Amino acid sequence: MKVIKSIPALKSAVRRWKSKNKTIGFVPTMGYLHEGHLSLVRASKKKADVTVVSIFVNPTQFGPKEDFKTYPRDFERDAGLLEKEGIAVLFYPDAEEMYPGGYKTYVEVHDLQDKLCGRSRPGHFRGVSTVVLKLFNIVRPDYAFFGQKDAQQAIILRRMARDLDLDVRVEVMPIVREADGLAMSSRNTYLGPDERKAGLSLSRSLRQAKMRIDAGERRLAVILSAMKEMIAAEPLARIDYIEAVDMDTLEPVKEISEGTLIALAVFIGKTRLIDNMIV
Ligand code: PAJ
Repeated sequence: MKVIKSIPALKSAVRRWKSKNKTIGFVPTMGYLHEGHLSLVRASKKKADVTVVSIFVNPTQFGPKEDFKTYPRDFERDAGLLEKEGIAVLFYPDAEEMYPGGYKTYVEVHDLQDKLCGRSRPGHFRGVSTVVLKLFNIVRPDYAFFGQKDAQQAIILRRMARDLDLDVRVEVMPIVREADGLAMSSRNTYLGPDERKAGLSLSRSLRQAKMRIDAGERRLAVILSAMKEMIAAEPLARIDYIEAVDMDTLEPVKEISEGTLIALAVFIGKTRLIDNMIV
């Protein structure tokens, strides 16, 4: 595995692969890797001839009061994990490489970026879309792999790829969970033992919703209020949102049906956790 930090060096590796007609799979990450990230790496290795993983804690997707500075980082450990997966290249640029002085250009996916997580994280998806488009232009992947864990992010990036005629197939892979149901996230390391337990209420509420829906319940109010009740019972939890929306438009639905996305964000202490399921 080669670690490349410069954009021109990565572009020339890409040119070499393209000249040999190799297909490129790409997994963008912010590091502090877990099995969720590695599931994307494995999916890419299955599908493409060469796989590029990027690790870049992208400053433009963090709000001024968010955790950019404290976001967990451990490059040596991450590099070791990726080495074992047998990927071709790890792209590890610094902020100056990605946003040199005078940087002025941003990508916005209107409407979709303002819903769900966009309401409490203004500017977040503008930063995500911008960095991912830049990374796509550098890596020029045939396939790019994202997790369903960040459902809104995947929907926005798929829209961006369509709207801007990008030659990349956006693949979305299932949520990887801890044995007790908690969706894996680099931010789970912020949780103390009591918070970790309270964090289980997200996946528990989704499981309960699924049971009700499987039993034939379609009334939105019944499903969502049961979820809210379950989470509100945790003293450490504060609900940011729980919503049932259309998978393509992210507009709220009136009734649950196949393809409805039920998504939630909950503060556990200072840590904001998200989870979701597609009915
Ligand atoms: P990061 O949070 O590091 O996640 C990188 C990728 O891993 C994303 O596609 C995310 O959805 C996926 N992922 C995270 N946890 C997962 C889980 N439990 N199961 C399955 N997939 C999971 O998302 C980002 O970084 C950034 O916004 C990025 C796209 C890299 C742009 O900066």
